[in-house]
Amino acid sequence: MRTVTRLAGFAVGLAAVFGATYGVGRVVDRTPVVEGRHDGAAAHATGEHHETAARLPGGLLVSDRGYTLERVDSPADEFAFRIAGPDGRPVTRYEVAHDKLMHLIVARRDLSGFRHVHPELAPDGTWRVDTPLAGPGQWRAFADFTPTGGEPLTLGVDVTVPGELTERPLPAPATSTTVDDYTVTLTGAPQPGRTSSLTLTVSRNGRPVTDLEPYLGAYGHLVALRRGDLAYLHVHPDGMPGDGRTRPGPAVTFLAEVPSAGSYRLYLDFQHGGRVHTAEFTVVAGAAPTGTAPTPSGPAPTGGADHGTPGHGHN
Ligand SMILES: [Cu+2]
Repeated sequence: MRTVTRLAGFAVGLAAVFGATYGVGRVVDRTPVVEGRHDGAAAHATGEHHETAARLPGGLLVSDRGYTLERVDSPADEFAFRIAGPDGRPVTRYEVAHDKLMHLIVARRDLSGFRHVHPELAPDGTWRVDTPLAGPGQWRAFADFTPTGGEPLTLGVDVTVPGELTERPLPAPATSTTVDDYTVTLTGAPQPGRTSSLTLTVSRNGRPVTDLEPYLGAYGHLVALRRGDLAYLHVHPDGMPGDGRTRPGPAVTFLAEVPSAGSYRLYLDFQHGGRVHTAEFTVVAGAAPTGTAPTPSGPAPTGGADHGTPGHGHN
């Protein structure tokens, strides 16, 4: 019994070690002793270290679970890359997620210059798009995709665009911003380690927008990046067009999970009048509620109600 457990642990350890290069799935295929033993066994075998790795936010790794983001040489006005699979060959089959096979997000390391684009897949597995890198700087490019037969992944790679660099300070936290003719307000604040509801409300020339158009399968698409390392966070819309309860504005609600206290930049893509607009916000997770945020659905938080959270978030 004990031997079996130890063997299983050893095999899982090997799988973890080789996973980055060859893909966990492949290694597990070759070692039937761990077949059917999943993350529970892995967590036991390798303890906290493994668990931490398993919970790593997206976008921090260029290679994960056997898949590697590789840039492909391209003209200056184009951005090209491919995803190498567990067998080392370019992946050519993907699943649709949020209406697309591939989402490419880019932002400078100072969190300026965000763009979200959808490259075209060539038969050889190369993805190409008109370059979204708007000017010089240290950029991070995120490929957000689901390979057929695999799990959803976000891989990230650094890209330098030469030229004169001017680092832009992160804009101060705010609950309202403007983009094009639109004003977008934010209600709710992310809290580390739990799912928080964030509601973005769109108005135009002072009037609530009630005819938002579906974009990527929802009435908005929200990306959150952590200041300091550009961890890419998963944010899910709360409700989809056509589900009988989700209205096309003015409010769009998301469920966000942030892994730590600190500053994050939120980027909301929404479509109206046939165009996609991106509203940006700086938020601080783990900060006490300021009381300045509008709280239409309930009374303002009484002082100290959430007071314990910032203390815990001191990391
Ligand atoms: Cu996309």
